[in-house]
Amino acid sequence: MKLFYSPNACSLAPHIVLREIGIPFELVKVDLQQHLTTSGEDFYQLNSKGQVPLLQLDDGQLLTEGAIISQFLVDQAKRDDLLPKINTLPRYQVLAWMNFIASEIHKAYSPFFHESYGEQTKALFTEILIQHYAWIDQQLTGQLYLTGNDLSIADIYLFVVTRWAGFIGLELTHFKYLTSFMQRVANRQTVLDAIMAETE
Ligand SMILES: N[C@@H](CCC(=O)N[C@@H](CS)C(=O)NCC(=O)O)C(=O)O
Repeated sequence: MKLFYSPNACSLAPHIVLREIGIPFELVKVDLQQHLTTSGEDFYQLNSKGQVPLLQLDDGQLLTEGAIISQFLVDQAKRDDLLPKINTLPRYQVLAWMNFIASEIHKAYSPFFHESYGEQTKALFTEILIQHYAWIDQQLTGQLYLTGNDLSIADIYLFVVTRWAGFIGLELTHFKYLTSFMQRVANRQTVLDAIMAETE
């Protein structure tokens, strides 16, 4: 199995999931400016969306969309601690978080990573992110993770996108439950290993 990634991008989420489930995988770095892999392959030939993450199975089949790749991986590994079993409400509660993070948080960071967006747009999305994080902070009150006291793939995804706050100078430390959550996830060995592997 190969995971196409770019350092510190959203591909870090399925990368951490791969380490959590402990199956063998290969990392392939993609230069997102040039859309080339480290071996010089045109990344658009593999994923016409030009985006990481991309998962390539050993038989060559491809899967895109980070939130779905993470679901696929934990289902394959039968890790219902990270995503509860089908037809149980807790599964869909984790998936509701995945959808919220993908649609409301992940893409709200886009203006900060593309030069074409002006300062007014960035200010608007700063407000939007702060409002969402205030709500998330409330949801985390009295529990370790988003859906209770057990880690799920939604926690990993939230951790990865919220790390970007540090890259864009978005101050979140006054959200104390969110801050403890970030520290808790950051301290996991799988997370430390994944971040280290992406900086090599
Ligand atoms: N909907 C996709 C979005 C993936 C995405 O935004 N990837 C970014 C990095 S975080 C990327 O590859 N950007 C480069 C590009 O769009 O050319 C997903 O959730 O997997």
